[in-house]
Amino acid sequence: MEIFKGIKKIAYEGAQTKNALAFRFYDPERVVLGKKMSEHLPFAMAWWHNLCAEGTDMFGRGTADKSFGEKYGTMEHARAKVDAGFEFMQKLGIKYFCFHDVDLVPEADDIKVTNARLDEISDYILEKMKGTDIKCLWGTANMFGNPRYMNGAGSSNSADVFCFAAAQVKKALDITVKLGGKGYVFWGGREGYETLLNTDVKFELDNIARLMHLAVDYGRSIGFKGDFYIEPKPKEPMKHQYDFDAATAIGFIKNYGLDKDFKLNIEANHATLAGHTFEHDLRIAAINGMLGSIDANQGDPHLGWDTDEFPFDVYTSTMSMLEIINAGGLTGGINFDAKTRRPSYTYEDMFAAYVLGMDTFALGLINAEKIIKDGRIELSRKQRYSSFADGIGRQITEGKVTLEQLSAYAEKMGRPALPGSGRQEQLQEIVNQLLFG
Ligand code: XUL
Ligand code: CO
Repeated sequence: MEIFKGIKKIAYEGAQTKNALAFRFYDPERVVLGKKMSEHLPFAMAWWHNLCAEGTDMFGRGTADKSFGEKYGTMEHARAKVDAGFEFMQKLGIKYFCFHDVDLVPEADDIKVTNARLDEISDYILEKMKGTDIKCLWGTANMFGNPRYMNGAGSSNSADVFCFAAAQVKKALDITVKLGGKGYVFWGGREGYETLLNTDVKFELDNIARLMHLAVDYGRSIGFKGDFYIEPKPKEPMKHQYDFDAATAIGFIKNYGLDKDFKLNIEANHATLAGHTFEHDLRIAAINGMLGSIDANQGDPHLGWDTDEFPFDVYTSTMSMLEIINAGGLTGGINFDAKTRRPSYTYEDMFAAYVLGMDTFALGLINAEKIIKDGRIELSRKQRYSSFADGIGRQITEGKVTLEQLSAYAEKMGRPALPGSGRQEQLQEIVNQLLFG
């Protein structure tokens, strides 16, 4: 039964179309830098925002009806969400989905009942996947919503809560593997603290790592070949979260010997909450060999929280796609961890939001290709470091000089010349020329 009646398959119609439900820039077959757009841009649908979230905020209830004709809190509703999700992805040509355990089924008081529900719904999802090219990008366990996680999951002060979290991770891994998921995410929603007065930070970090090691051991034992991801976020819901940003999460991963199994899932709005640009965190992940997957969205510079808006900022998508291409692409995908604004509550808005997000990334890709093919930016960056190409610079990078030798060199040289212009304005003008010229 069709759920999104009146909404046809979304087609590429080109930049001039006036049709709201058509792609202007995302043409899956178009070849960019030797690869199809659809391969550069492995888009994923987020179960939670798209099929569950109704626009509730701190001041009011939801505006969107996500019942899909069934009663909330029932397995009929859980199935209707699967039907809606698959129809949605097929109409948009999206090949991946991501989920939390409790996005799929209502949580029961007894975990055995919840797990049986997860078995049932994952059977149904598998059935729906057959005959389509839709796959699971990653799964995760929601270890932040229920009150038991008020003090965290891996970082909880309660050993019983730690055990419960472990049970949820186990089941979420089972389902992820069953659905052929490429990755498994840990977003440490409440892995952090409100005050040091009651917190043993070292103990909490050690315990988070323990839970992750247990997850790796179990995941590998059931045949999970994909990547585990940490999704960094500096704050919200906690005042201070341990996985603050890419650099912090990488330090944690290496410190605890998790680097063979873990990469990062970088979310745009989390990077900006940490005071970085999205592309900054992508670069930090990439240079450490840990750029796995991304959660595409954007925040609002005037608001200090995670607004999870659909990406619209083409400068950011351009710079992000440059980072991704320069890193050799993503091993994961581009998950729209984004929600429509509360007054955009219709089915048409759900589709239009994904059209916007997909077109914004397609534009980013098209622009990144222009910048790469033009070559001036890369050349200028290389030239900026040319003093290290030979002479004393080369000896430094080859580790062939001591501090004494460098000191002697400096004394002989006297005062060094200024290091050369950064040319920032000239480079920005080149970007504008390539984007709009
Ligand atoms: C919350 C967030 C999560 C994770 C998965 O800010 O980004 O939805 O992506 O738990
Ligand atoms: Co996210």
